Amino acid sequence: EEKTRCSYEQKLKNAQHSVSKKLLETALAKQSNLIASADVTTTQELLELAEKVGPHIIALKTHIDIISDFEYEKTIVPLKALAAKHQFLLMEDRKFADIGNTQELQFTSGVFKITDWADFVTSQVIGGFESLDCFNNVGVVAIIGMSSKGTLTTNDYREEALKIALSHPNVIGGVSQNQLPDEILLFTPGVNLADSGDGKGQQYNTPEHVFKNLHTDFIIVGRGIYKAANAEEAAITYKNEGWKAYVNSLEK
Ligand code: 5IU
Repeated sequence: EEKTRCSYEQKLKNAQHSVSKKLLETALAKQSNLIASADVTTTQELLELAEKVGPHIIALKTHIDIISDFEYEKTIVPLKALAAKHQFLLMEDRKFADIGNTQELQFTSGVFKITDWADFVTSQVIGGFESLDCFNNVGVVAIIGMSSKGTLTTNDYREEALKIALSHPNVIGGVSQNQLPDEILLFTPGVNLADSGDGKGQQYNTPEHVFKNLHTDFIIVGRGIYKAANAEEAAITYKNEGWKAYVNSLEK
């Protein structure tokens, strides 16, 4: 017999990390499990997207290094204001993948100063347990498995990556296309209602599929939202589809 998934309320009760708590509280308050991926390349597009989709999402995922005209004052200060206004968290998808000392420098220095504004970051765990120690003021989402065709995140890799993720106190969740244990939050990208791929290796599933089969906690949607003719309407659609799929996945 199939076990029902763990609810957000149950996960909140067991949450150890302040960022896990904040994410789950926001999800319950907004009735949303949607993270919008802002893969846009100018400050104006980033801020416009954040303003439009902000009320409907629990977090905005950034790739801050693709913003051509990045300036801390011009880009981050207003982005933080929008996050406060619309009550969403900032997830920098930096996918750190080096030794601890280098990751610490990439996290705290350079022009982006991620440590000053991100609520949580993504990181590979390929550098081993101690490579994650530097992220002790934010939450870490560990990359366990990738959505792209031919990824090297095999069963064995994912099993080892998960051991690090489950044992490190900075880790709040994992990115994966497979179910993860209840102790950790599952973030699933590669979600699109219209397409099955992008011709560049990306593979898509529907919200229904990932909640039902993977017991995903949060869906990450990029082009399905920011490429839509009306990004706000698309965000509302993914929010509603995601929430409906979550509620359905609670039933046996
Ligand atoms: N992303 C993936 N798959 C992964 C990981 C990250 O798609 O396995 I790890 C990122 C890449 C992009 C977003 O920023 O999630 C998905 O965007 P689209 O919905 O536009 O494909």
